[in-house]
Amino acid sequence: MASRDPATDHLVNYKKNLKDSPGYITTKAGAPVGVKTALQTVGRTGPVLLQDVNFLDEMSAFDRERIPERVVHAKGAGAFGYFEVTHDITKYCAAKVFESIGKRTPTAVRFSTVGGESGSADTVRDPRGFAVKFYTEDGNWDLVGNNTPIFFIRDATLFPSFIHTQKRNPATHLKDADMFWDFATLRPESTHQFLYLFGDRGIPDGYRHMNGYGSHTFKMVNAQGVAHWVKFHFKTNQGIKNLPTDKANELSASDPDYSIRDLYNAIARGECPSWNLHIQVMTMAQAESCKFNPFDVTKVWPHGEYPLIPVGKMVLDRNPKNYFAEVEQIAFSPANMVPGIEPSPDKMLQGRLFSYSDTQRHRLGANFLQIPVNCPYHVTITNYQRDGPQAINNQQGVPNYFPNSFSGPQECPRAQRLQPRYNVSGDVDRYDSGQTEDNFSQATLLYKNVFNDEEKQRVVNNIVGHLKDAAGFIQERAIKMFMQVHPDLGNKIAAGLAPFKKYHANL
Ligand code: HDD
Repeated sequence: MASRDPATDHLVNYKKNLKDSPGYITTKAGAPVGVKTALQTVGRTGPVLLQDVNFLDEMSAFDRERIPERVVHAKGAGAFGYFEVTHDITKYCAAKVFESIGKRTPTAVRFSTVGGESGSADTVRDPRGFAVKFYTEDGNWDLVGNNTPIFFIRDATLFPSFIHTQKRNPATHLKDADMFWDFATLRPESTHQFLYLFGDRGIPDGYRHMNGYGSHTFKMVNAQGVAHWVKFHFKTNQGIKNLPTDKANELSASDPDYSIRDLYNAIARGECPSWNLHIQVMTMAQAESCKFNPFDVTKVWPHGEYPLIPVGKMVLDRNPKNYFAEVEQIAFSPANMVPGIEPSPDKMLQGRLFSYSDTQRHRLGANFLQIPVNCPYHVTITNYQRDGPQAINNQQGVPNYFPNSFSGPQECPRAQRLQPRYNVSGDVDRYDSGQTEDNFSQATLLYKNVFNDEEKQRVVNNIVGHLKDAAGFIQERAIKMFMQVHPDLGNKIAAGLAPFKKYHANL
């Protein structure tokens, strides 16, 4: 018989490795179950008794098995491991996770696709989520990024609309090229990321062969209270590998769980994937005089001016023991920061600081941070919050109001020092950046200087392959948009679209 991979052999290995007897089936309340294969009925042909509490116990659990899937990033794979500091960055950051060379912090990671449902195929053209939770001694720090250093939009209020255009048309329940390209071409700040998405890196070969990026600019504060702006980069040690479009399409049918399987098997075989963490650093003064807005997530910081500084290594060496408990229920949030790490004024990041815990309260319940995988387990939680559904750690008899005279937990001077005062001013308004910011120059550099001739052609083919299904007037607007990246790109897309022009759909 052909040898099978560790994922396929899970049950065989489970049985082989079982040391104790399997034990008896119990109800949720712990009572042993005598007969599992038959309802309790009056006579051989029924009816069923309401006193068949074993059935009620089983069925009511089944009826509640599904929780809402994530509104984006619904399909994913998780793994666990550690982060180890290899280089000293304490001159930038006082966070405990970076305290000393050799220090290890446990991590949990979830990789994901973005637009599809939890049963969708892994090998679609889509960004990949790259969310990392560091269980630090100062609580959990989450770096909730993607495999792309940039994003499609720069104002969080556009996020729900942007996501709607990637999902299903509300009438037809089908993906809709008009929705997708209409929005994309009305918001030209998305051009840079669209080039990335329709390029080779738009379909990574599984989750091990891609980089991860914190995407936004963050603030690091050192022990003296001095702040710097930073970006985070995880570089894969497996090498970048992408899937050609046709191979990816084929895998969508033959192995829709390709990326989950690949990650699980690699770790089960002991081929533990790893990434080196780097930062880019910008001083406050550099940010003041920067030619571009350093808080604009549609832009990269040029590596020539802001070189990568090595920090450490992340290794994934444990598969989840139970997918639902440890991966479906894991909850990341950019708002989970620790002393020494703060947000920047990036408007996307600021919007995200609200959204994640809000959706998690809906998806997992009010006390989702008490679920073991989300628990900051290096810390004892001491605060003035109590009760709510499933309150497991309810802090016993500790005072539940502050200030108090009865030795309740106190404010932390170190956390205070690491949040130095800063100044902001300006006129309150709603500033739409769609037309006022530079939307094209970095996309032009990517197309002209980074892509070789074959890569350029593949970007054209991939864009045409998708844009061909949009209405004629949207195709025209897209051609104009890509013209502004480079005439060569615009002209090639126009030529590619010529056979598909759908002028009947003009408005
Ligand atoms: Fe988001 C999930 C990454 C913008 C709102 N996002 C989610 C996940 C990742 C990202 C990796 C999956 C986490 C997991 O595995 O559980 N999101 C990003 C990046 C963004 C970004 C890199 C821009 C640079 N996201 C963004 C914005 C908003 C959201 C602007 C809303 C204002 N994202 C969400 C969410 C999700 C989410 C709706 C769905 C499930 C969850 O949070 O827990 O709240």
